Amino acid sequence: MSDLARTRADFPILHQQVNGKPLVYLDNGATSQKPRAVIDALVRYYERNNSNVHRGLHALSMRATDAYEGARTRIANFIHAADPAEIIFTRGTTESINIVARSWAHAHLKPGDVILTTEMEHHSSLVPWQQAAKAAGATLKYIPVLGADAEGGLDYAALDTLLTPAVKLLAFTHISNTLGTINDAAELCRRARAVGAVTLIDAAQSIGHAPIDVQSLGCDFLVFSGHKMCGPTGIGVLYGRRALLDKLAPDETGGGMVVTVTYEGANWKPSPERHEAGTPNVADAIALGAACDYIDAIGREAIAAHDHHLGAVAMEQLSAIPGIRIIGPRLGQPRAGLVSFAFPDVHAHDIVTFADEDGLALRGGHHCNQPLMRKLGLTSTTRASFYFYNTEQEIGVLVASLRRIQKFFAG
Ligand code: C6P
Repeated sequence: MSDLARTRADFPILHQQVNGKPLVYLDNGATSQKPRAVIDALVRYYERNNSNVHRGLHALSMRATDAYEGARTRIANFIHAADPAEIIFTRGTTESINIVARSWAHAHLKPGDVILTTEMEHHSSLVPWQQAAKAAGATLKYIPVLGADAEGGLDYAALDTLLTPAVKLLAFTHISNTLGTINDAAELCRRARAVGAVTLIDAAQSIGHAPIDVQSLGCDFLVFSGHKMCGPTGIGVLYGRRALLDKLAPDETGGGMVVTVTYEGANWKPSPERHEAGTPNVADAIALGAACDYIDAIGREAIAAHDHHLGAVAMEQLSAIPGIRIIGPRLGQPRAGLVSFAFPDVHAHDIVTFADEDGLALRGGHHCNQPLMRKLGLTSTTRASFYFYNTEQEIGVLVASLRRIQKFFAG
């Protein structure tokens, strides 16, 4: 058995037929599949250790607390955070961004301040900043996405005029879920720091696809979802520098995060408890720790190389289909393992529905990037997004399916 076949054998879901054809799962940008090790971690927790954490003195509660805090340490290590207290468990990227947009922005923004983001943000990293800017009387500005030859790259030259001392926060996606652009996160953080701005990286599409080191990136906040890195849904992370998190007002209040409560008021524990009111998502946090182990056993450098290789093969083969428009960076430019494309006469929803007949799982639509789509003169694209368990053979299935669909619609 090849290494890839062995890896695929770890994913029970991949071994099934859809519409009478072998499943070809190319919707990893939306969510990744789960290896047996992660599923087992969930089952083991519920069968042997299930209990509430931080509250009980009995054996099960202590075991559950150790496993939950162990997962926090594992995740801190996964992104090279200096301290496990810098890891706040949330429901996912969206909730993590909303916490910063409400708590941090509320405390730090005033009229005339600027939040800077990019034109390629997912709605989850766009709408919360619109709301925060409105609430504070601040302005939201965008780093443009380049068109023409450099399609899909950020206009770094525009930073010279955009990054002024009025910018209090620079929030940007590490990898665009629609274009596949890989942004130079370390450079963006460095430039922001030079004007005293706080930085937030949306790592939803990069976590589990490449090594992430928050200290060398030099970011203040970094957010991600567990479900895109082989972990369960309903669990994600807000990483923040300890000095920021310990001062940040809690977004939610309740049990577990308080030191003293009287009828008149309460005061808060330091991070992480301060930001985790109520019973946390213990099982999914533990399984996310198992996902870190699984991914690191494969190796994130190897995963990135495999993703990029499949992305390049797909770009090359899809480019040969007449009439196709592929958006995002050209072949040879920094590009993640995903390809978004459009045909002039076939709607993306039709492509996804027809491709499903061939066992393919693709995503079609605006990918929560409506303003970017409008800028590109599109309403939707079809997206194939790869992960370490995908094969070149599966790209062959995609290309054959697209040719069949094109022929059908050509009449
Ligand atoms: N993108 C996609 O198919 P949540 O839903 O909270 O786990 O992640 C939101 C999110 C934030 N930022 C980026 C860059 C993302 O790609 C996503 C999720 C999925 O592209 C679902 S829309």
